[in-house]
Amino acid sequence: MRVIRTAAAQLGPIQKAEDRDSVVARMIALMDEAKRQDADFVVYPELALTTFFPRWYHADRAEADPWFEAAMPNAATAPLFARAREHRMAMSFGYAELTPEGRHFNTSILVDRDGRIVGKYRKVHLPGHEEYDDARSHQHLEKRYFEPGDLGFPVWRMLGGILGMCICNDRRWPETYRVMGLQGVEMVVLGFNTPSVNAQRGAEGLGQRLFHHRLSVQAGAYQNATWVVAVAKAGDEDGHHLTGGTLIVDPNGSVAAELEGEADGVIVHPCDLDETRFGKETIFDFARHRRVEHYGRITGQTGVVLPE
Ligand code: CDV
Repeated sequence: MRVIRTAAAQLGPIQKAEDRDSVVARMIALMDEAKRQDADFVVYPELALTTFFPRWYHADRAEADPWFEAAMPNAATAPLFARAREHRMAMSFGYAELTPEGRHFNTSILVDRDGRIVGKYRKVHLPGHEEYDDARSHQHLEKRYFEPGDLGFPVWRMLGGILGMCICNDRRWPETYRVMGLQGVEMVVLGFNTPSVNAQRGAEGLGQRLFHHRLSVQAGAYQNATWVVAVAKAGDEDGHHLTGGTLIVDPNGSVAAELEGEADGVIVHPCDLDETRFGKETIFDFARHRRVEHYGRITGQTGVVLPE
């Protein structure tokens, strides 16, 4: 058995006015609870340090820069790193990254039990739009504030296993999991901020949103024989509601643990990485069963090409 006691640490809403020190204090409280439950690894949401700011339009993009982190760790997150070292707790969380060259990414990191950043991922599949769109019930301006990630979907050896990351909308894309599956991934961790209503289809509300969330994560886990840990920022942020649905899915595609509600909270599950073996060695033994000669369109074209 190769067990990682994994904590999915959901954050309830973060209002626009809440500062990073307050959010980091909430994250530390969740980490302490994870430690009480004997966790080795704690996973937090996408853009964990602030409200989901891409819902707010700034005509001048630079006005959004205060939502970004120019260094990691930094003064605000130093106490989180310190507590993680104290607990010997590995962690992953998302934040808005501003690089020294002035580039903007929606980023998540993997931090080992010594508090060292060992992995960085930058969100590849950015949803939403670039310009203000008054046809939508709310704005989702990730394409305005972030560049698409430039690091691909790497995996890292950590905690005795092979771990990878993706972020929110990435979880809906089979390519995300498969690229990591082809590197033997045993656990994918991700955070999300999913509005409870589709901005372009008001009838698509909470129930449908949670259905699509679970469907995507469970399929990705099963089809690549990997654990998936998906962690929400949930609840009502300044009148904008985000779904919950924090869960841990096993390599068979079944939900192993799920958090109720939309407040700050933790679920801990003993994820045995050896449970990935059966799927990887049988029905999803890629070396034996994949037929790459038929997959050219996956990387050769982006949009749909209709038949004559
Ligand atoms: N933060 C996100 O990536 N949210 C998207 C919404 C816009 C659909 C998601 O996939 O949940």
